[in-house]
Amino acid sequence: MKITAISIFPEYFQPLGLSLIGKAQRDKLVEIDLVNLRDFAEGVHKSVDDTPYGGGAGMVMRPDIWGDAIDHVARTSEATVIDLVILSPSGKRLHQEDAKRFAHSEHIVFACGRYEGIDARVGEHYRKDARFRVQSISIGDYVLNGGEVAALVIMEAVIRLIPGVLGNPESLAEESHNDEGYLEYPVFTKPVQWRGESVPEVLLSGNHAEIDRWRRENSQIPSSPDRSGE
Ligand code: JD8
Repeated sequence: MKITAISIFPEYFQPLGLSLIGKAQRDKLVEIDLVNLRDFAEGVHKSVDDTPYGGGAGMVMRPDIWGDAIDHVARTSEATVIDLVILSPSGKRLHQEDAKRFAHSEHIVFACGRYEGIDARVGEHYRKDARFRVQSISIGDYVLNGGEVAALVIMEAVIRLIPGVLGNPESLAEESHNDEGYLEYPVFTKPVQWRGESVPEVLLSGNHAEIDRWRRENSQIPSSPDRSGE
């Protein structure tokens, strides 16, 4: 799989060199390209934004510069279909099943905007292009300053699903959001006593049927109200 992030702050993606994702790149399980949008801007100031039509606060990112950048990425891509993900607070909320779908993509291109966002015609233009599957995606109902952090979140959620990235694929089957929909159960390790707090006896029993039942009984159901922390 190939992943490209287009942004005016490519440094935001340096953490991708760390840990399992760093190893996945070295093991050629995923190729990650960082593209600086300013490389496609003109003039001394390399400006990528302008005032919003219809007035209002802030600046909007210009469509022509985004078009040149995305066209360049497409020209150098071997993918038949390119998943163009435009991050936006008003985008479709990301869920685990989306990450599972993206894990089968040939090439994901993350359009990471800043300022008030990217001119809406960019998405409209590439939705008309059969080579692109365009999705506007949000990672949650809170406002960020740009798309970079959101792209990082989605990259981690997707790349860890690529076979061979996680040391023990078993954990994928076991983990929350598994196909049964159950979420995590509480986990414990040594010391068995800690500040007067003990480990549930059943987990020390070796009785795996009992342990599985305890874990199911102590797993959250995704939609359970108390996950809202209220
Ligand atoms: C892309 C520009 C900042 C947003 C004016 C603050 C995602 N879950 C999410 N929350 N926020 C974003 C997000 C924010 C972005 C951009 C994604 C591009 N901004 C803007 C509108 C209000 N500023 C996001 N995914």
